Amino acid sequence: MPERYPHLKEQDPEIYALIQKQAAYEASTLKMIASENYASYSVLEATGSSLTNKYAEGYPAARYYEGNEVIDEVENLCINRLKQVFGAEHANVQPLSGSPANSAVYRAVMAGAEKVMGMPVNLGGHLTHGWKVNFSGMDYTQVPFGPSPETGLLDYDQIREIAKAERPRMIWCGATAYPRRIDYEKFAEIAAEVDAYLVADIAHISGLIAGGALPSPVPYCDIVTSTTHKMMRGPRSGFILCKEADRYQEKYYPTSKFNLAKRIDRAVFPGLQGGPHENVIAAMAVAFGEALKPEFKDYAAQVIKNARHLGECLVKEGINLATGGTDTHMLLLDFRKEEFTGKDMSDALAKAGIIANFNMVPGDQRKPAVTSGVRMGTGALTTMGMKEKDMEQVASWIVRIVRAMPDASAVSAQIRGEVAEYCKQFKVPGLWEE
Ligand code: DSN
Repeated sequence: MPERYPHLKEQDPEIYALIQKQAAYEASTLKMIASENYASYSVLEATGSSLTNKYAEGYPAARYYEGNEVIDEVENLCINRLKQVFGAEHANVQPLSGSPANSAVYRAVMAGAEKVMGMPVNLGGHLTHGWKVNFSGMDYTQVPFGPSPETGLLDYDQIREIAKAERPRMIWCGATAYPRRIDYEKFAEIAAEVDAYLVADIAHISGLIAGGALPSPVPYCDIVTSTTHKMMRGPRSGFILCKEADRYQEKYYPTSKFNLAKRIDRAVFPGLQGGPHENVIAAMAVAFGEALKPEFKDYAAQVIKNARHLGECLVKEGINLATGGTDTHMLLLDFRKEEFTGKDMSDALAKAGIIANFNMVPGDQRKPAVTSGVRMGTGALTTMGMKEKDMEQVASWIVRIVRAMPDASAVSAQIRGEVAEYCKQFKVPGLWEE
C-alpha cells in the first residue's frame, strides 16, 4: 500500500496507523453495504483541503463573516453543477448529511404535529420518515405504508387509500431497503389528491438517477433530498432540491413572504445549522462534476447490470430475494424460511470478507436486532471495476456460505483468503491507486 499523509504519519502515528489499517481491510474485502461506495482521490483531496478552515455562515453573497469571496465561488459552483445534474430549480448544498437534510424539510413544510406519511424503518423506510424513536416520529404523527408482505412490492392503490383516509400534510417516497423502481408519477397523483407535499428521499439512488439509469423524481416532487456518499460517490454530505414556488402557499402559508426555496434555505440556516462545511461542499462539487461526465452514465448502468446479474445467480441457486430481483444497486436476500437469521448470515459473510448488513425483509417476523434478511449492493464493487463475471464469483462465495449455515466458520475462513486474493486484481480508489 502506498504511503500517504506524510504529515499525519509524522505527527500522529496512532491515527495514521488506524487509517492505513482500515484502508488495508477495505482493500482486501468486498464492500457490499448498499449505502457505501469509494470516493475518488479528487473528492478525498477536496474533503481534506484547507477550505475546512473557513467560517461561512449564510449563503453566497449573504454571509455573516468577511473573507468569503472565494468560498462563494466554491458554493455557487457546487449549486450550479448540482442543478445541472438533476435539472432542478433550486438547490441547497449545506445539509451536513441525509438526516439533517430531511430535518430541514420538516421545518420548511410542517407547522405543528401534523401527519407525515412514510415507510417505517422495519418496512424499508428511513428513521427520518416518521419512525417512532426519531424526532420525525416524536414531533409528528407517522402514517405508515410499506411493501406487500407477500410480493415485497409497493401497492399504489393501497397507498392512495391510506393517503385519502389520513390526509397527511407530507408524503415521503424513497427507501433504504426497497430494490425496485419507485413510481414518482403515481405518488405525485396521490399527493395532489390530498394536498400533500411530496418529498423524494433518493439518498440510495441519486447517483443512479444522475447517471440516467433510473427515472428522476425531480419533475414530480416538491422537494428531493439525498446524501452524496452512496451511489453519487461524493463526500459524506447531503443536499436538498426543490421548486422555487410553493404550490400550497395559499393553503398552508397564506401570510408568509417566503416561497418554498426560501423556506428550505432558512430551515437549513439559521433554522438548524451554523457554519457550512465548505471543504465538503467543494468535494461535492467535484463529485457532481464527475457525475456530469459521460463515463458516469456507464458506471450507473453497470451498477444495475451487476446487481441484476448477482441476483439472477443467487436465485438460480435457490436463494430467495425480496421482490424476486432488483431494478437498482440493491438486493435483499430473504432468509425467512431458514433456521438461521439475517444477522447469523451477515456475520458469516463478514468473516469471509463480504461486508453487508442484516436487514428486515417484507413480512419479516424476526426482531430488527436479528432480522431474516441481508441487504447488499453493487455500487462499490462496480467502482472497483467489477463486471458481471465477477458477480458470478461473488455469488458462488455467498452460495457456499448459505449451504454451510448454520455453522459456516470453516467455509468463511477459507473464502476470506480467496476474497483477499481476488481483490488484488482491482484498483480501489483512495486505497491503492497513486
Ligand atoms: N444508513 C443508511 C443506509 O444504510 O441505508 C441510511 O441513512
